Amino acid sequence: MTGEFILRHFFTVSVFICLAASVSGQSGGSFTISKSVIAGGGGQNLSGGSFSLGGTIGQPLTGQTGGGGYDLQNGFWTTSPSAGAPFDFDGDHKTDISIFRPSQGEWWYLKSSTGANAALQFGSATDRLAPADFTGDGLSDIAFWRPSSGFWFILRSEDNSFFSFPFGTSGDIPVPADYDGDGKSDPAVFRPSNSTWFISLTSGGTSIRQFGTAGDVPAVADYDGDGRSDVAIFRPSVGEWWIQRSTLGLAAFQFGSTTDKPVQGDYTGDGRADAAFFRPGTGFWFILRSEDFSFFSAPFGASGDIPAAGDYDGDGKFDLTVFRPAISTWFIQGSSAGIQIAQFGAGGDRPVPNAFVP
Ligand SMILES: [Ca+2]
Ligand SMILES: [Ca+2]
Ligand SMILES: [Ca+2]
Ligand SMILES: [Ca+2]
Repeated sequence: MTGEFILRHFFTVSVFICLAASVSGQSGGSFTISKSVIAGGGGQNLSGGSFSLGGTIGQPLTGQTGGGGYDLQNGFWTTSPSAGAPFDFDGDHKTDISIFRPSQGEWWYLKSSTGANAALQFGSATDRLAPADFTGDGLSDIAFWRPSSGFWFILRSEDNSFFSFPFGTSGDIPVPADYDGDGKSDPAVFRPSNSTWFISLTSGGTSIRQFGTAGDVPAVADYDGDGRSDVAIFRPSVGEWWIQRSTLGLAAFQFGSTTDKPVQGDYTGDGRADAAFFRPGTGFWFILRSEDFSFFSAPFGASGDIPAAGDYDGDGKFDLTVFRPAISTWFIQGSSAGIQIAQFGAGGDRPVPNAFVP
């Protein structure tokens, strides 16, 4: 009886490993994968008809699960199958409209799942916003970095308790992201004075590396789609991007000019971040497609608007978004949901999704 079970178990594992070794995707009609081990993550696609995954173990993977109806049961993944949306405080995979009010040290956000408001006090006017999912539960944690002391303050999304620790020093720029691909954002700072990155890896250890030159600004994202955020800079003086891709290696190119604001993100939905910038003087967006390095541009916003890109409609593609301070209004061009206009905030507020735009 036990032998029969083991044999069947072994058989399904063998079948899947064969598939994994020979193809990079699963497609077609209905199929089921059970009791499997999925190895060699990165860029697999599961698509086609309805399918289900049961009892699986996955290695770091940012492939997409798409196609028809599907079901993942009892899965264990070291990173989420989809990268998720940034600035998602209620965990529904949609970026939330959110502001920081420096005068009071208050965070206000609109839960995209219910439309309800949430507000809390955490930080003060001189702190730097550093929200990210440090705890790895899929929800962004409200967090800030205090320049005067180099301390991080992170409010756990699980229970609203906070923890604090020193990492960095005055003059640094907080650049938290998941550099090691374990599903938890790593506290990190970029030190402009010597262009050095200090990354406190949640998987253990500290990574210190020099990347960039004087005047560069950080432009972190996962450009090669391997589930690990990549150290990257935008060089305003010449409009250059330098990206140390964690799997694909160094990339450098010219895209933009001195006064442009880098707003990198996955606008095309292929799982890889696109270099992108917002031109404040004209309200134009320019996106360099990761697929083929062609670019497109679109007007969305006006002079004086603050770019606040994210995935507000949760379709896996960044949405062009601006916050207009004069009227505290959000303009979102949802890649699936269409245009949304919402008043949220008050004079002096800063849109949270602008936190890492220099
Ligand atoms: Ca949300
Ligand atoms: Ca991490
Ligand atoms: Ca990467
Ligand atoms: Ca979207």
